[in-house]
Parts: sequence; C-alpha cells; structure tokens
Amino acid sequence: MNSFNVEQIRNDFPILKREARQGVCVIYLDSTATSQKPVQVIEAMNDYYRRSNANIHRGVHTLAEEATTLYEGARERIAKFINAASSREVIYTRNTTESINLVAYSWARANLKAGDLVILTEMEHHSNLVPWHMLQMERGIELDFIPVTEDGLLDLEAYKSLLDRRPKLVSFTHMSNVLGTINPADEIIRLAHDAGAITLVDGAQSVPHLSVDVQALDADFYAFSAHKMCGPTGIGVLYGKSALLDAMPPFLGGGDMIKEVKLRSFRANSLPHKFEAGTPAIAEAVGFGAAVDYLSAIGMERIAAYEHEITEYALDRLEEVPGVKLFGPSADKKGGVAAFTLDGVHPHDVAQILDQDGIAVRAGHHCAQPLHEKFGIPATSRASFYLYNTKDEVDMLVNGIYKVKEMFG
Ligand code: 7TS
Repeated sequence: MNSFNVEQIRNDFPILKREARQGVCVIYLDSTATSQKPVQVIEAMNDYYRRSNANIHRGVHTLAEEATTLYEGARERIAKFINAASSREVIYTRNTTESINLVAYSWARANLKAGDLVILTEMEHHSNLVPWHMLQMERGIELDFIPVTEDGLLDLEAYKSLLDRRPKLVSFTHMSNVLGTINPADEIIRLAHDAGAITLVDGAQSVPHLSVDVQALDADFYAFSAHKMCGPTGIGVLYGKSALLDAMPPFLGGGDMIKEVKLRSFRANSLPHKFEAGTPAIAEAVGFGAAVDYLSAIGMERIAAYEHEITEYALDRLEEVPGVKLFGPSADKKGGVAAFTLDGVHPHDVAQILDQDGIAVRAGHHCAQPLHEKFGIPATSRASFYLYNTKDEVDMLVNGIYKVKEMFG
C-alpha cells in the first residue's frame, strides 16, 4: 500500500459530495468518458474570468497581457508534463478528436496519395478511425489494422508482417477505452520508424493515467484531451515534432494563425500559433494548466500505482460474480477500465439499475463499434476508475450487480 491519501483527494472534488438523489451518494465510475474536476481547476477558471479576462496576443493593455501570459504559461506546463522538447510543439485544439483530424487534414493530405498505407488497430476509438475512412474515400489511401487477440492485446507478430508493406503512418491508441489495454507504444513506434513510417498516438486515455514522455517514446504526433485529466471540456492538445509541424500547411485559416495578410495572400504564423486560428479557449487553457499542476503535485507514478491497486481489486471482485464476463487483459497489462457483460441482461439495463443506487457506469459500444463486433457483442457495461475512486465504491458496484441479477432472476 503506498501513502496515497484518497480521502484528502476526494475532498478536492466537490461533485463527489453531492447526492445522485435524496440519500444516495454519487459513485462516479465513468472517468474514461470524462473525469471530475478538482476545486483547484474550477477556481483557476473562475479567477481568470473574475480578474484577467481579455482576448490574447492582440492587446497591449494590462488585462490582455495577463490573459496571454496565463494562456501561454499553461502551454509551458503542459509541454513539461509530457516532456516535449519545446512548448512550440504543443498545439491547443478542442480535444483528441480534433487533434487527430488536424493530422489527417494537414499532414496526411500533404503527404499521402492513392495507394499509401495507413496502419490502425482493431481497438481504436471512432475518432482514430473515421478521419482515416474519410481520407480513404477522398484520396484512395489504404487502411489495414493490427489485430486484437482474444485476451485483448495487440498481435505484434501480425503488426511486423503489416510493416513489410511499408506504411506511411501508424496511428494507434496508447490505452484502450474499452479493454483498458496499455499498448507497448515504445516498441510500436520503434518498429514503425524502422519501416520508414511516422507515428500518431491517441493518448486520450494514457496521459490522464500514466507518466507519458513523448521524447522517450519518440512519438511523432501525440493527441490528448484536458477533460479526461481533471481539466475542462473544450480544450485538448496535439503534440508534434517541430520539424513535422513546421513543414505542415495550416489547418484552419483566420486571425492569429497569420504573420501577414494581403488582399490576395497570407503568410502563416510560426509554431504553435500557425495551427490556432481565431480566439481560442482561453479560460479552458488556464484550467488545463491548473489540472496539470494538480496531477503533477500528486505525481503520475503514484496515481498510476493507486489506480493499479483499485483495478486489480475490481477485476478480482467482478470475476467472482457468476455470469459476469470481463473483457481485456489482466490487471498488470491494463489501466483502470472494467468492461463487462452480465449473462441474460442488456448492458443498458445494468447501467440503469446501477444508477438507481447512484452508481455511474457507461453502457454501449463506447465509440469502439468495430472492437465490440470483433468480440461478437453489440455493447458492454463499463466501470472506470481514477485517482478519487475507492475500494468501497468497487464493493458498491459489485453489490449493485448482485442486485441486478436478483431483479432479472
Ligand atoms: N480516443 C480514445 C482512446 C478515447 O477514449 C476517446 C474518448 C477519444 C479518443 C475522443 O476523445 P474526445 O475528448 O475527443 O472526445 N472516449 C470516450 C469514452 O470512452 N467514453 O466517452 C468518451
């Protein structure tokens, strides 16, 4: 047991103190969809609007300078958090989805032609599938997929064979939002580079839960969202190596992304502003910076270790329940996600009945329809864990599932 003080952490999250309905506490087990926000983040955004609100990069007045400093200061801390070589490599976007689309619109449309191969995996979220489907329809690129094994891991031998076909890009999730699988990103990237491909990592589930070092991984692009890591909705990041980003055409055109505009032409701004057109999510950047400070103060290694302990406990307890089938690998190969089915009960009914006891889990295909198809099921119920969850909450989940079983006979 490490010295992680979960009760102290829970005190930082006001929403965990509210009731779902009278006399029923909220048991929040849906952090894979979005995390809750600590008071430190809520207050940082509140303070920004109360004290410093102005548009950035364009005013010389005090408030504009203060807002710009806060916005850019957050970028610096986010860059440190993922160990980017420079904050120029940290592009603010709306979310992971927009970050992946930025690569698909800007890098891929400048670099891929008909017949070029992009490798994805069978465990991708729709946001790392559909942008490539769209490019396939528009450009005639080819897609192929690293298969997922029965126990929820990527088949790396099959991946090595795919690499013989000299793909241009390998784009994969660092951690599955359904199976919880933590993929060996360093090895996948190294093999891709050896085959001459560049790499895009969907880090929506990894950056909130693991210590991520983009330079150690040697990732070319890395995408993530603030809202899954204690920050606000409406802001995310695309990290990219500066040599790649410098060579890419702008994605959206407008104010702030330019150096100079004539009636019939423009010159693009330097990084990172080249990819940030229009007034950005300023208060959200401030909240994002506060979220990174919050997680860093606790320490990502300690958070990962605590989550591992909770996940191991949850998988053990869920496995005991007759009729529960868990998906994904064992606890040592995954993050805090437990997707399951319960014999004879639709996953939506499971979620709805659990909700009567204030237990929030998600049911459905979790934006990973092809993965569910692979396992021959339309949907799963999914409990997911973060730094503020406790073993007591896992026990309540398990008791709730027994109650569902009783109701369905
Ligand atoms: N990639 C992965 C692996 C995800 O889990 C998600 C969101 C996304 C991309 C998209 O993130 P966004 O911030 O752009 O929406 N996953 C989920 C989920 O599992 N339930 O709700 C959202």
